[in-house]
Amino acid sequence: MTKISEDYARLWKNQGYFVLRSHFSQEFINRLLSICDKIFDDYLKWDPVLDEPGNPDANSVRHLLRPEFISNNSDDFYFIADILADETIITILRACFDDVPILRDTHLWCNPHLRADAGQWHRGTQFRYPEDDEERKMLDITRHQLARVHIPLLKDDNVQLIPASHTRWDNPQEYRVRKSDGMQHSRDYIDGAKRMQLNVGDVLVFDSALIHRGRYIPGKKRRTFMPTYSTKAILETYSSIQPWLNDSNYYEHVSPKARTYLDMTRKTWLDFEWAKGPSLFYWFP
Ligand SMILES: O=C(O)CCC(=O)C(=O)O
Repeated sequence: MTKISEDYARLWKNQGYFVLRSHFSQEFINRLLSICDKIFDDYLKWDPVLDEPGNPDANSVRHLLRPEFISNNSDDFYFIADILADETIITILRACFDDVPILRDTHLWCNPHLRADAGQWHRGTQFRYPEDDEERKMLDITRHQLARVHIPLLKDDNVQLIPASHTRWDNPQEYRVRKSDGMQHSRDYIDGAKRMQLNVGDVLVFDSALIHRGRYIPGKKRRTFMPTYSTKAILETYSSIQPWLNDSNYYEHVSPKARTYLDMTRKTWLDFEWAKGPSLFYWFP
């Protein structure tokens, strides 16, 4: 393990997040922005999951690489494939997980057109495991193994995190905000919250088990590309089905390096029988 990977892995274990500053060039991000703008416009015209026009107040679009959004035989697809297999990011994640990072899926975080939302504090675990006892148990099992990788395509200060909260259960204030009274306080203040200030080119990596939230401001353009990676051990417990990965040629034309990595993740995904079924949609991790 390189010294740099070791340093990031330490931050990951202790704080649950880190930022790679100026990792991508402005030119590179401009290209990703124009691809994601097009995907978002297409989504607004037609949401392939619900089979109706997209919701103008959506704050995210999931599975950007689905065939309805992008051809797997296009320069834009090859360009994104290289980002998903970015050597530095994958090497660091490997050190963080102490295991091979598997690409789970991709998201685009965006601004709603009209509906403002301060954002609900949550942990990734709470949607799948709503009962406290089970969530607590799963927090112990899954922490350190699921990374949200935020790549802002425009300056972004919408994410807030409670550093190190992945290492422990909630304190009374956090629990009140995150879960009590049917989550009616979930947009309240929490002590110690850190607002992430991200510039174009930066990459924020955080553990989905951290207490965190996003903020949604109508009319202020937001585009943040987010691949999610996890270990194989927890792949089955969270994700949605991606039937297009059944196509053994799905990554056929991407660069050889990206192909080796992405095809490995595709095959790992298909180790699970359920992954071959019809497409489902969960907005959550
Ligand atoms: O960036 C956001 O708006 C929300 C982020 C979030 O909840 C996540 O990445 O899990």
